Amino acid sequence: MSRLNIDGLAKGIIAGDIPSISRGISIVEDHSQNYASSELMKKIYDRTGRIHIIGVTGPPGVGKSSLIGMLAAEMSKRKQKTSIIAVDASSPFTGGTLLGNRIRMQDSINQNSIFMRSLASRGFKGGLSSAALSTIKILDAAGYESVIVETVGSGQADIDIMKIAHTILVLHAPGLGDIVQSIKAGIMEIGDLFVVNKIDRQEAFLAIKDIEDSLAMLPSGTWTKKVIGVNSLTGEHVGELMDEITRHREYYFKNRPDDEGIREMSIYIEDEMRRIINERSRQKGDLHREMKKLMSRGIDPFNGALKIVDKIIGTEV
Ligand SMILES: Nc1nc2c(ncn2[C@@H]2O[C@H](COP(=O)(O)OP(=O)(O)OP(=O)(O)O)[C@@H](O)[C@H]2O)c(=O)[nH]1
Ligand SMILES: [Mg+2]
Repeated sequence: MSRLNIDGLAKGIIAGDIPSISRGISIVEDHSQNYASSELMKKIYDRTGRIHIIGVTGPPGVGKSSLIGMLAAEMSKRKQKTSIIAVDASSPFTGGTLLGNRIRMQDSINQNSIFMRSLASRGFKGGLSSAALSTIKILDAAGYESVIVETVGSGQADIDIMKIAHTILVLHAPGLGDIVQSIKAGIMEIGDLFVVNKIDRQEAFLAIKDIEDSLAMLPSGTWTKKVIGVNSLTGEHVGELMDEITRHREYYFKNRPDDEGIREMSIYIEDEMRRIINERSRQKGDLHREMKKLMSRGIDPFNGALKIVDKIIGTEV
């Protein structure tokens, strides 16, 4: 894409034009268009910095998509311009779950002008986290006041993208595994708000109690973490959850950390490094032979890896 076209595209995005936004996202998802992405990012940068990034995580089937649909509808009711992106690192090539997501979200979204995009649905090749981040930048420049990011609660991409979320919702539901297990996985620390979904099921109240108990054991901070029970099919208590999200947004923007840009940059660096290593190691067809040779010399895998990485990107450790 020529510089002139990128100029027009950036203008379209800033004007909130949907085809321009979609086109921009397709570009930033595609590593072979890195040059166009870099030009686009330069052009929209001074229009960014206002969007509220809400991360929603939790085990498969907990009701993330259902809740997000309800939340987005609630935001529309409150006249907020909102968007949704679904990042699914666990099944990047099937798109099955995402198709399900789409259908489930559709009811709430159809009637409203909510922008929605699934990032793993089309055979994703590049770094998922950096694509998600660039997508958020585009939505930010286009004037969306918030973006809700759905991720499955496991895997590296999930954790990476959570690094840049402003408000993190951790979902739980009765019958979906041990809450104590999640606590061990450090999920209590990353969450700002805890949601117990499916309160139409009796055991939900036990789950709320369990989470409240474990939150009580955390050192107290300036933000008090809360548990809210909701029903994402009927929308019960979703309004209250929305009020809490709004409160957290205000809290976050008042206390905005000054290392946001650095955290974002490190996501791009990690993805870019991974891409370079993958590309160069593919070019070097003899990499596997090299590895075998190292192993046959009795080198331990860690030091073998250091030698290989040094060969690929020329680092000195
Ligand atoms: N009873 C009940 N069922 C719910 C509720 N919320 C969602 N569900 C159902 O739970 C199932 C999973 O919901 P999803 O919204 O797809 O869950 P998810 O966490 O997005 O699932 P993945 O994207 O596959 O990880 C669906 O059959 C929903 O209809 C609720 O509040 N109560
Ligand atoms: Mg889902």
